[in-house]
Amino acid sequence: GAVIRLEDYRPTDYLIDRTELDIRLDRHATRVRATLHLRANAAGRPSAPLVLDGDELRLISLAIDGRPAAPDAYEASPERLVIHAPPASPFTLTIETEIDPTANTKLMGLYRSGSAYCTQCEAEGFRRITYFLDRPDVLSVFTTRIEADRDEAPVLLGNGNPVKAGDAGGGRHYAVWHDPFPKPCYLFAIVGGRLDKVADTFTTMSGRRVDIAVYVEPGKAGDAAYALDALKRSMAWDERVFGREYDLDVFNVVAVSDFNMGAMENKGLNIFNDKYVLASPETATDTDYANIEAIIAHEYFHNWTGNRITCRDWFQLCLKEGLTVFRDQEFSADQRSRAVKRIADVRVLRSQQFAEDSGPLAHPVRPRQYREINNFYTATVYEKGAEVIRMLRTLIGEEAFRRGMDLYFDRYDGTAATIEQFLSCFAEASGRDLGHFALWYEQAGTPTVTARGHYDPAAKVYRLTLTQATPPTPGQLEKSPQVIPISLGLVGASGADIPLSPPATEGHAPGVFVLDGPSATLTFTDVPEKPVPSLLRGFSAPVRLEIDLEEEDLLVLFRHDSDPFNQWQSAQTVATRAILRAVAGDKRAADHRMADALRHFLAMRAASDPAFAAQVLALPTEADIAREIGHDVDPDAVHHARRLVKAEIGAALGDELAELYGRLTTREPYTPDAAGAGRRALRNACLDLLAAGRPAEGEAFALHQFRDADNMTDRFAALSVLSHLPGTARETALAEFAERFRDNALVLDKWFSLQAMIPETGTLERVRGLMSHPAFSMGNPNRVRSLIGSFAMGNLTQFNRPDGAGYEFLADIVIALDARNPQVAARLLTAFRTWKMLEPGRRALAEKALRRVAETPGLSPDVADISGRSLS
Ligand code: BAL
Ligand code: ZN
Repeated sequence: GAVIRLEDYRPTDYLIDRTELDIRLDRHATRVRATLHLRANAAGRPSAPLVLDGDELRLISLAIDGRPAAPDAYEASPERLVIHAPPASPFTLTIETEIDPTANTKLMGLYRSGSAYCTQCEAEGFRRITYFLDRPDVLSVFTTRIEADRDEAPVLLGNGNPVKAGDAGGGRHYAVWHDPFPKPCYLFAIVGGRLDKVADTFTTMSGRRVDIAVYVEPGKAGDAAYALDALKRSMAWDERVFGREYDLDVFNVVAVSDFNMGAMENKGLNIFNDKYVLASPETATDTDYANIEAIIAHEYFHNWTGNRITCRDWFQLCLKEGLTVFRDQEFSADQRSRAVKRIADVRVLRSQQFAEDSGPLAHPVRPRQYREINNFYTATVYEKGAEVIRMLRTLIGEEAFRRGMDLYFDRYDGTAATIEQFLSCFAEASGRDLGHFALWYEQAGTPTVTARGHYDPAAKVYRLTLTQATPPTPGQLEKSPQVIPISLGLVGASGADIPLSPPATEGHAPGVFVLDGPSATLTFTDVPEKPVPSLLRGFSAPVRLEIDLEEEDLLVLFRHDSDPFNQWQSAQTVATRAILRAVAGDKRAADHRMADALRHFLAMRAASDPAFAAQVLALPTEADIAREIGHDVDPDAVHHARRLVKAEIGAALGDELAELYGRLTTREPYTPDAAGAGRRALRNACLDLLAAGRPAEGEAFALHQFRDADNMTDRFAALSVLSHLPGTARETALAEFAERFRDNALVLDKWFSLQAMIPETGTLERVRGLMSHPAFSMGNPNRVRSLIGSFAMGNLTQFNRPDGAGYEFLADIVIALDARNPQVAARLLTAFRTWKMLEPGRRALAEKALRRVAETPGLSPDVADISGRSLS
């Protein structure tokens, strides 16, 4: 594909005020009649030809202002419909196309999933349904008539409100939906099928009654109750926290089993990957419940941040995504533990976004160019995009932030906006110049902040020198200093915070200091003793922090820091250092001080804050350690080092872990609330560490828990522990699990994923074998991601086998899958995003596999783009 550049943006030549669709569903020959009410755009070029987008379309008929178009008036191809000289005044185009939903394996446009018809239009799927100006700044009012066989599709859903339904003769029926809010076509959706539902009502803050429902495959309605409850809580939260009220009479969520993304925010008709809807205690883990809650909220919140205000062009994707991720993170923080949510979010940020940002696929939060927009639904746009919003709030304060949001909603409602317009609202609300801050949207790469402290006991002055540097990224070799908010405290020997003088950078909240140049020295006066600095509290900026703290200082923070994020962080840093020592060959890397500190911590906090304690017990991942090393990484060395440290800690704390594990064992029935989830998380973290330190005991506990559990969280945690202990217990448990859940595809996904992540040389063969399992299918994205994705992204040693077989395997899969589903194939290929940090042998093998993909003839733009950029 050609390169699309931000600076080339220009308004469209035509607008489509209204769109009337008549869609007659058929498995192989769905007919779509679109009537577009067009007029020239005053901001566009006068008398320009009208060029509508298509993708694999077949034109049946075309009329202009109701009369059949003359053959020389237009030119139609599967990719384009050009009207050479459109009428000067407002006019209509009536376009009839025929599409085959069954043949649509890309899962973009209209396709079949299970027994239902559904759509996915973001980013550019609508052009696979009819010819259109398929770009986010063309906002149109849609009226959609859907017709189908009544038996095949008794349920017919569209955007907006239902206006009419009835019999269409010949065993067919129809429904008409009208969406009064102008929207870009990427938010269009329909669903038709035989579906069950759970329904309820929600009364908005102004007293309007909204019918809400979650639709699922027949027989699964019982598993949709949690999603419906999460939806109601999301609707109430957005009213309370952002003053945003829902605006239609109905809100529907539909779960389908074949879906490229997690979910989609179509106006009034969210379509979900069923993985993020269906849950029961027997089949879903606490993590699944938390994900469902977060994604239901995320898609609902898009109604304002994405739908009422959409994006001018796809470069502005973070305008809706970063902001909406921030909103869903805040929602989950309010529903659960704020500290634990922050830790979990930072774990994701580091593992996904930092990894992306340090390799060949690095790009700014707002990219300046793309070849394939589908490849920019990335951790950088989403997660770093959310961090930028969070920093904005930290910098201007909560009140100004809320005023800025209100202004944004007031001023840009009904428009397709830009990052500049968004930021202007916060500049106005806060009275600050955000010009320099805006660099966060433009500059790729993760800044490193280096901190050096010096205490002068005679003067009672503590000086903290902060410097920042960002490594070069593709296309951006020179970097400028960014505006970095650093929340900090100085911790005294007693563990209490020493009062800060000055309390903050002028004009900022207490404890917030802003580094906006290459370096700065903060001078604190009246510091009575040598403090331990606690920097980047709450992870106040998405940066890497380098600070020369001694182990003892880190343990002071671990014990006493008033900021729970930094308590957790200091424990992680101590563990990281231990693992790095082990990588360097130190046979007893985890010294006793670490075990003592953990023992003390568990005694103090396990009972009062189990969810937080579970986070503390979870060691940094192999990928975290690899990133820390940064170059010439040997994944086997990382794996063995981490295993050694984990075993040492598990052995040192064995008695405490076993005792705590027993104490947390309960016979109370499962409920998915945060308190119960926290206790289970800690109990399972204990089991995991115990099994590392005392494998025989751990295996016995795990096998018992596996068989005895009344819920998936505990059963799967036990299986996960067993999966790391080779032997018959593991294989027996895996077989029992597969038998028990043989009819549940989503649960078997967990089983695929777990086996794909076993860090043993036999795993590649196991994965190949599982591809022939009856429950596996290359046509279903969830299956592919569970088995192949987990192997490539979640198994550092086996994907990066020293013989290159992991790379060749992934290359084969990507090439084969590309013909069927380019989006999923391209996403799998991003497993190579960190190949350049490997040791030379693996690096050469990874490059060879990547080249083989890149040189394959007939690649999709999606895979061509990822392979090309990965090699650059
Ligand atoms: N807009 C694509 C799915 C999501 O981010 O909500
Ligand atoms: Zn989103």
